[in-house]
Amino acid sequence: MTTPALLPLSGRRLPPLNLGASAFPHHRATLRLSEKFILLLILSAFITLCFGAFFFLPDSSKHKRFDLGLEDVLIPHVDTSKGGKNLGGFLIHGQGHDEHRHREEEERLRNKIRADHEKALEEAKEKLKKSRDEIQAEIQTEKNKVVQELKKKDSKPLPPVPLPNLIGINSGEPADLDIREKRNKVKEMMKHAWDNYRQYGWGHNELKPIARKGHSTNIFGNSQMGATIVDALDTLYIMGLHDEFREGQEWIDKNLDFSVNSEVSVFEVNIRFIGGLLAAYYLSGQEVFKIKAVQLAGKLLPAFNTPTGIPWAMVNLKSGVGRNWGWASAGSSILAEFGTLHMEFVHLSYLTGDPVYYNKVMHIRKLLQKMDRPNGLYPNYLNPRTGRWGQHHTSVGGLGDSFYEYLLKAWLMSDKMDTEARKMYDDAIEAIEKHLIRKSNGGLTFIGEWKNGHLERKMGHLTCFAGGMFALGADGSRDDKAGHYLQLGAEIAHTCHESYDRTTLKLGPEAFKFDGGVEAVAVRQNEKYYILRPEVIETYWYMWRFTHDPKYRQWGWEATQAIDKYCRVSGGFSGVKDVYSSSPTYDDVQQSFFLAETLKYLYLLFSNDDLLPLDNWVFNTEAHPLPVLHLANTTLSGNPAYR
Ligand code: DMJ
Repeated sequence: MTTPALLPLSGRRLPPLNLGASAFPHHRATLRLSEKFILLLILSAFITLCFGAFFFLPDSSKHKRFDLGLEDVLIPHVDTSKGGKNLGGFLIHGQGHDEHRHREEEERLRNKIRADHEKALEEAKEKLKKSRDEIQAEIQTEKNKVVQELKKKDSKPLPPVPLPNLIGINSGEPADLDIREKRNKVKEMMKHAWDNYRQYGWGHNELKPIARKGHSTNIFGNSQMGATIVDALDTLYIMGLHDEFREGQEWIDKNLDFSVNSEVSVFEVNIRFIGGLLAAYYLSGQEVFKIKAVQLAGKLLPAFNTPTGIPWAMVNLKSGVGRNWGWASAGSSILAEFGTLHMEFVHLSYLTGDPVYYNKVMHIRKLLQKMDRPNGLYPNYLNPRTGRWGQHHTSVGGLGDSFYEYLLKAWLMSDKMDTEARKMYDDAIEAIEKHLIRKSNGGLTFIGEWKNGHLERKMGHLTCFAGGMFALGADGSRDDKAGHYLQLGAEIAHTCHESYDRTTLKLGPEAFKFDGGVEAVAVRQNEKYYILRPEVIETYWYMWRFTHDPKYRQWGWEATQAIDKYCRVSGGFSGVKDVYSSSPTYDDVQQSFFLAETLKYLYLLFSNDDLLPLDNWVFNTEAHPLPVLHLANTTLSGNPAYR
């Protein structure tokens, strides 16, 4: 039954029903459904009343014009010969008709209205016969139709591109029984983390394993974008957890929607979501991941609309409005954020044939190349309005880290064609070695932080990834210093292992000092936490791949046991607040990168090297493997996509 059928009876719309929430103190959807019931009842009562009036009131049509309140309503007419005024095939009623035709017309109209009302009544009765569930199902079907329509609009077909060489995406099962058991243990931990997220946090970004509910932070805005699902997919895949992978795929297909009014971190969304979706696409070949990655990338593009083309740190996915973190020096963007887009954006251009993504990241690179660097170091802050550096702070840990990583990986991912990126990496690493890398009195090599001309002798857990980076970059290094960089990687791995070994829980603190007799130990209370971070294990894995020194597997196993003992709770895995305390308290967060990175690197550490071989795959900074684009000139001007 539709309201327009009733309009002629009253000549005006029914006032909106105001059924306050107190009448239906349930869920909003239930309230809407109940409103529909009440509305239907009132309408049917109203129709019945009108019928009563229609049949029992005296028929005055013989004496005066039948008045349905239609004086101003246009009714169809073809004959204009009797003085009626034709308005585009319609005649204004009541202007000089002959009496007979007039009565016929009224009779026809009366019959039509009667038929309409009967039909409407029937429909209302039919609706009322249906159960609440049936009506709800009908509403849901209608909703689904709308969603499908929107989806169709969004998913433009992408051009077919030749797929890169996708080898080593399965198995890697070690022959050694002891190693196999360790690998199975890591897989079991992944299952525990996933199952609990599945049960208590499904669809939320992360899990609170103790409160057993969803969790999120401002990097994902206020939206529930299932960050853990997207981040975990490729780990599930390589571990052979295919049912879980399919569950995740189904959720993404049906629920992952980026048209949300939510302000997210461009960097985090890129490395976790776009990186995660692209890796899932390459591993599984399922188109849905590629389509979602491209849709999401489109939502990030407005962040680049700044006077310099250096993107904002955050963007509202719906409005496209961008801004920077309030805490960043003088409104600056962050080096590790705008400098960690290259790998994913090159793949997006490759898969879509659209150069827009490639051009954005190459523009950033060109701009950085032109700028003066104090002592050859890249400061962490760059103002996107003025194009000037902010504070002269340089770090290979937080705020700087993955910028250097992506220079090296851009070169590797291009099958070593992108020599410009390699040169920038070599230059940067030389300056870092000169100004930031030192040996402590106890002989531990560490990477400090440069702050306005002064070296802070402190290293972050995040900085520990650099051991793996030095080892990965050894081959192809300037002046054939491969041995030197492999050695540097080993020294950083050793220092970071010490930072774990010198704690009560055998888990590493967030930051540790090399000052005043203190070596590889956190001093400040707020630096003693461990939040399930991967960087130290990441370095063990790279060192293992390049040296096969069994100590790296041994160190990885120590970390696995410590995580299982101190971070595992019945509802998942949690970070701990103090790694020096024998009775630590939990932070109650299961970070999505624990599934994406920490457990993946551990699993790879206990797998054979033919699982995701480094000649064919390059891992983004969130451990999502992307294939090397072996096709000649793929990332350079030879590829039609970039011309
Ligand atoms: C991850 O999201 C990425 O590794 C990022 O580059 C740095 N930090 C976290 C994990 O610690």
